[in-house]
Amino acid sequence: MAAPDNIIVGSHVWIEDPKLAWIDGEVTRISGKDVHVRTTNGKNVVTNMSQVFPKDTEAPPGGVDDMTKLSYLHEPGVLQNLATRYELNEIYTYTGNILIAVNPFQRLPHLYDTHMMEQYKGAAFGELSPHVFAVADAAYRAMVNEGKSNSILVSGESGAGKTETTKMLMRYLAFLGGRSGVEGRTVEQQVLESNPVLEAFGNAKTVRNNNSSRFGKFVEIQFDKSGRISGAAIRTYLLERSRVCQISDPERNYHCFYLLCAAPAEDKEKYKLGSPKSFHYLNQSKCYELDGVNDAHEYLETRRAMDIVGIGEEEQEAIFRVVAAILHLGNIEFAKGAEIDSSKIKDDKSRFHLDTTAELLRCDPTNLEDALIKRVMVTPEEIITRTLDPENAVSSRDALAKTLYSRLFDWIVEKINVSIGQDPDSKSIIGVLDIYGFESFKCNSFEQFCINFTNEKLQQHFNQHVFKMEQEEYTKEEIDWSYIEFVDNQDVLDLIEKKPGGIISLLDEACMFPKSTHETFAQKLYQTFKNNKRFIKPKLSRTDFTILHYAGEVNYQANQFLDKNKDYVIAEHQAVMTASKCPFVMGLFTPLKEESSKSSKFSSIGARFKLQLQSLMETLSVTEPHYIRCVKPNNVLKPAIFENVNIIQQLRCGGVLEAIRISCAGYPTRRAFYEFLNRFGLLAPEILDENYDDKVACQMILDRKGLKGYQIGKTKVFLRAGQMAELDARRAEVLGNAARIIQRQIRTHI
Ligand code: AOV
Ligand code: MG
Repeated sequence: MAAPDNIIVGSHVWIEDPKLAWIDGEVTRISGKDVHVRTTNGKNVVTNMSQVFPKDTEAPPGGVDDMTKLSYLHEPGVLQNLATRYELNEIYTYTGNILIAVNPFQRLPHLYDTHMMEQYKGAAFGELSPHVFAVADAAYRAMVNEGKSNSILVSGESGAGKTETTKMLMRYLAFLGGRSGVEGRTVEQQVLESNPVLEAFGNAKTVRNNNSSRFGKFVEIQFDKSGRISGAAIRTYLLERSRVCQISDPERNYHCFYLLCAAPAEDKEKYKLGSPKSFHYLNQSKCYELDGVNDAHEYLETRRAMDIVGIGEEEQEAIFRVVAAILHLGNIEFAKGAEIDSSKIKDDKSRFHLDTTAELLRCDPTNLEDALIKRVMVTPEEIITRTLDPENAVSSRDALAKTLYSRLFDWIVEKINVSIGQDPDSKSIIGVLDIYGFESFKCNSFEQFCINFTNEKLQQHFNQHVFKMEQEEYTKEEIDWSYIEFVDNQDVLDLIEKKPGGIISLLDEACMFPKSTHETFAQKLYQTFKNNKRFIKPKLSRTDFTILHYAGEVNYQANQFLDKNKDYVIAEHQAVMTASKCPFVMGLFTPLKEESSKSSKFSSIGARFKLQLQSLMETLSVTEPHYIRCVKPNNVLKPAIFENVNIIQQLRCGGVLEAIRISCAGYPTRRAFYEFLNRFGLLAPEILDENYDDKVACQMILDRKGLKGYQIGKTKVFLRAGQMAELDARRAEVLGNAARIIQRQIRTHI
C-alpha cells in the first residue's frame, strides 16, 4: 500500500502514531519529501511523503458496511471504519465476502433472536447489515442451489469470539435445516447440544478468555436432498494435555473438574470429592470460580446436554468417575524409598487417594502403585525391574492423568459422532471451523508451533481464495487483468512440513534416536536451515529458534519439543488400565483398529497432526469457503474499548490486510458509473452537459485528467491504488477555487 504522491497543502491525511496506530491531521507544508502535518490532537509532525495516507473527508458518519466501499482502501481507513461502527454497536463489517466480527463483550440479544433469523432467511447477501447469519445463509443457499459443499472458516486470536460465532452459525443452520415443530432429540438438537458438552471437557479459563477452547474443531453438518440436516461429524484437533496437571494463576483447569466438585451431595460422596481447593491439579491456581458462572448449575446442564447427545446414564457415571479419579490421582505424593532412586507412597493421605483412584477406575491398587513407581525392562537375557525416584514417579503419575483425560475427551467426541449419526447419502455438507488463531507469546513451545503451522496452512488457503475471487470479479466485469502477485507462504510450509527435511521430520528423527536431546535437535535445525530465509537462529541462544511466519516472527523454545512430540502410553499404565473391571475404562485403553493394524512404528504428535491438517485441507478444498475474522478489541475483555494498535495487529495476522493488499495490487476502488459521476462530474462539467452515456462520460473524465491504467467494466469504473486520491485532490482544488471566488465576491460586495 504505497502512499500516493498527490498529497497537497490542505489535504486531510493519516499518519502513523506510536500510541494510536494512526492519527489524522491536515497538511500544512510540503518541502521535498517532507510533509508537515498538524494532527487533530494538536501536534505538528514532520514525516516522509511515503508515510502519509489520504483521509476520506466524505466518508459517511456511521461508516460503511463493506470496506470495499471505502474511497481509500488502506490500513487507517479500515481501522477508522471499524472503530466508528463499533461505537454504534455495529460489530460486523464486510471486506468483500469476508466478515469481520469485533467482539462486543456484552450480550446483544436482539442481534441473534428468532426475529433476526427470520429476516436473514433467504435475503440476498449484502442486502441487510453484515451478520454471521448472512454468511450462514449464503453458505446454505449456495449448497441448496448448486449442490456444492460449503465451509465457514472462523479465525481470530484467543477470546476474539470464534466459539460464540460458531455457535451462532450452527444455531442458524439448525434453524434453516431443522424440522420445525419436532421436539426432543432431533439431529439438529444433538448438533447444538454437542457444544456445551465439548465446552465442559475441552474449555478452561485462561488469562485471555474465561471460556477458552483448548482444542480445535471442525463440525461437518450433513444435509439431505431437501436441505434438511441429516447427520453431523465433529473432528477435533490437539487438545491441550498439559493443562490437566499444570495450571498457573489466574487460570483454571478444564471446567468439568469444578463442575463435578459442585455436584449434588450424593454424587460428590460417590466420588469422594470435596472442595476443589483440596486437589493438587486444581489448587496450583487460586482461581476456582468464574464470574457469572454457577458450577453447580453447569453440572446439571452438562448432564442434560449429555442426555440429549446420547451419552447414557451409565456412561455419564463412568465419565465422571474417571474425572474424579484424575483428581485423586493428582493427590498421590511420593517419598524417597529405601533403596537409592526408588520411591514409595508418601503417607496415609496419599495411600487413601491411591486406593480411591484404583476404586474409581476399578483396578487393583497394588498394580496401580507398581505402575506408577516401577518400570519393567525386558532384555534378551533377563527381565529387570527398575524403580523410579520420586520426581520420575510424579512424571509417571502426571503422564497417566494426561493420557486418561485425552482418551476420555476423544471418547466423548467419538460417542457424539456415533450418536448423532452420519448420513451416508448426504448430498452436501456445511463445515464450520473453529480453530486456534496465530499465537506468539514470550515463551512458545510445541503447542504454539502446531497452532501456527495450522494458521500458515489456512492462510495459504485464504490467500489463494481471495486471489481467485478478485479475478472472478474482474472477469464478471469483463475487464483485463494481468497477473497480480501475492506473497505465497509455501516457503514457510516447506520449512515446517516438507518430507524429508522439514522441522517436523527432523523432530521425529530426533525422537526416534535415543541419544538426542533438545540441544542436538536445535543444532540440527541450525545446520539444516542455515540459509533458509524463514528461519533464524537467535544470537546467544543454543536451543531457541525463530520462524518468520506470515503474521510475524515467533521465537520457539525447543527444550520440550521432543517430549511433547512423543505419543505413547507407558506400557505399565496400559497394562493396569486394560485390566480394569470397568469396561468403560478398559475401552479407553484398547487401541482402535486402525492404530493396532499399523506396525508398532514410532508415532508422533507432530506427524499425526500434520496428517489431520492435510485431511482437513482436502475436505476444505472441495468446499466453497466463507471467511469470518474475529477481532478482540481489547485485552481487558470489556465492552466499548477499542485498542487501535492491538486491532491492527490482529487484522494483519488474520490476513485481512493481506486481502486488502491483494485487492490494492489490482483495482482496489470500484465505483458504479453514476456514483463516479456524482463525485467527479464537477471536474468536467461540460462533459455532463453533453448527455453522454454514463460509461462514456466516466471514460472522458478519466482521460481528460490524464489517468492511466484504470479500467472500465460493464457497470463500474475500476481505479488503481492512488487514483481515487488523485481525483479527490483535483476535486478539492476545484472546490477550493470556487470557495475563493465566492469569498472574493463577498469581499468586493462588502
Ligand atoms: P474464542 O473462541 O475466539 O477464544 P469466545 O468465542 O470464547 O472466544 O469468546 C470469548 C468471550 O467473548 C465469550 O465468552 C463472550 O463473553 C464474548 N463474546 C464473543 N462473541 C460475542 C458476541 N457475539 N456477543 C456477545 N459476547 C460475545 V479461544 O476459544 O480462547 O481462541 O482458545
Ligand atoms: Mg473458542
